[in-house]
Amino acid sequence: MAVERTLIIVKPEGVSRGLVGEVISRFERKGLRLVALRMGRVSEEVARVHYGHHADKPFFPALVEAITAGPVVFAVFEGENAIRIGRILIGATNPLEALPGTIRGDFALDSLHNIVHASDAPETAAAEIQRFFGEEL
Ligand code: 3AN
Repeated sequence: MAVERTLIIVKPEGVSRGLVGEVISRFERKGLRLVALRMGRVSEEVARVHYGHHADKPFFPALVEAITAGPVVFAVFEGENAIRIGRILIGATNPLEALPGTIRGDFALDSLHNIVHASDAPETAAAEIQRFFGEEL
């Protein structure tokens, strides 16, 4: 069993809808340990890197606009299989497929505004923690 760290972002619509506590709480209640937390913004430059794997998609400009639209909350959680557990807690990318009981299943209606980001693999988790917390962790 691997102890992992995963990077969570409560996206601008999650912050503006007052869902920061709800999102953080679900990760805590699952048993993952909060190891870093801060409020901030994602710049356009960083958004283009963070979502670089979607650079050729038609929704890319809207995706960059959505994540840069307002303040966000960055968090790092640690625990056994934290990355896969985090993906289960947030639910599927497409809200039509996100099950009730998941964050997206309970709170999101469209893919572009799906409340929360969570790292999807060990390599991306390491890169994202470095990107948003740098020397702090
Ligand atoms: P996830 O956030 O579940 O890891 P990714 O990394 O494939 O999904 O996509 C990053 C973000 O891009 C998603 N959170 C979502 O906001 C947006 N996105 C992905 N696919 C679509 C789509 N088909 N239409 C609109 N937005 C999308």
